[in-house]
Amino acid sequence: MDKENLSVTMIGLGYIGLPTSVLIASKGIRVNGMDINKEVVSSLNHGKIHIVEPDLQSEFSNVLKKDYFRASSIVEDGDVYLIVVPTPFKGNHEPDISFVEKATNSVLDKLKSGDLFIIESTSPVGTTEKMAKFIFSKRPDLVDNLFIAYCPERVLPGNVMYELVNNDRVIGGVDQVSTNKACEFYSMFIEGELHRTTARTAEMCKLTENASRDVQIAFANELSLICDKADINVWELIDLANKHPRVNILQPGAGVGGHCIAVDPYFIASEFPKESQLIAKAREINNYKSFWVAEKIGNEILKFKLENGIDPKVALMGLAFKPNIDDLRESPAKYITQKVMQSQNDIEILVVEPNINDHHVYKLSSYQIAYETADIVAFLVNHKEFSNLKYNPKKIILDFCGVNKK
Ligand code: SAJ
Repeated sequence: MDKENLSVTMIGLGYIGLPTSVLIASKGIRVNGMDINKEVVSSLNHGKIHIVEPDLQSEFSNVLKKDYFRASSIVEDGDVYLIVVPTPFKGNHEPDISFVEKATNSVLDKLKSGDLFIIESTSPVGTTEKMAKFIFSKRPDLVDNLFIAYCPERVLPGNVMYELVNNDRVIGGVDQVSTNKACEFYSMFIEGELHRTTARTAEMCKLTENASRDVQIAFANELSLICDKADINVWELIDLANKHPRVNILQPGAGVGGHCIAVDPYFIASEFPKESQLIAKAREINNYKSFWVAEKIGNEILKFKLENGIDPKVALMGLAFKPNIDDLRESPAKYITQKVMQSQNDIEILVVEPNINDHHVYKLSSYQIAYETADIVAFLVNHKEFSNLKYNPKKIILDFCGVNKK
């Protein structure tokens, strides 16, 4: 593959598609980014990114200036087509691959002999083979002339620009030549190791990584429920248990959120319901933890009312799905806030999220004012700002995420 003459068509310019486009373009490869959201396209072509991610804006400005990237709401010609669109789940927790199907359909007429078609979107096992079948049924002229592969991303929001380059990647083609061709492409901009496998294994590998983390967090969350009953500080317990050379327990929290770990395990469980007992149970435990937190806050409010004869002021600290980001997707803290507000509509509740300025539903308070004003303070997300707050013994502190752990 020759960088100078290569052009990449990126379908989807979201949290992964945009940074990946920027990385590829920064190596001097022309990228045509396509997104169905016209506002995103316009904002990007005017030089402004639409997501919060350290270092992305500056790198984006560089590639735009050098004319290596352009956004469009139509699919442009390319030699490599990358599908980086969402795969949410439906009401019954079954994966919804309709975005991948639509994206594949949208490039169908553009594909030519020798092109490389890659899916990066998290997908249920068999999706890449299914798309290959679909493409070849509509374009029989491409049989044996199109390379098709699956290569999942593994980056952590907040550290995307580093991890995108340095993480190892798993690359699985529908056949050996496709795997090799895709590896050749990724080696142009990835410094981590490239591991070759089949498309099915690569799909399962992505789901396995996130399901594994979900199960581990469920263990920590289950411990937090046990410790609450046993009157043991769970943070101290985990810290001590982790002194064992072969124990490495994760941290409990208000539940598991985001668009990956709270979603991907369902892709395994819905397809293999009999076999995925532990994976399904972990999802249940992590969802239950958020429900439990909301109940716990409700009970504390009731207790305060009974003991003091007045309504407490309550601060709910954090809305994001994890610390130090502005992303509220599938956020346990947002779910808990909603639940507490619904059941306590007669008392003053101060909602805090230091990483965003405005929210369309909640009036946001500054974290310092909320902390000072409230009788009950519930920490839902361990944002770095909260560690600056001075301990006040007069307040009832409900720490669900380890802000005050030693
Ligand atoms: N969480 C805990 N306790 C912990 C760690 C996390 O409760 O000890 C919670 C977080 O607060 C959050 C949720 O889990 O609500 C998920 O956060 P995360 O930081 O574990 O992961 P994500 O969703 O930001 O990113 C994950 C990563 N996957 C793994 O670590 C296996 C990332 O590498 C993937 O690229 C990403 O999913 C994805 O796109 O799939």
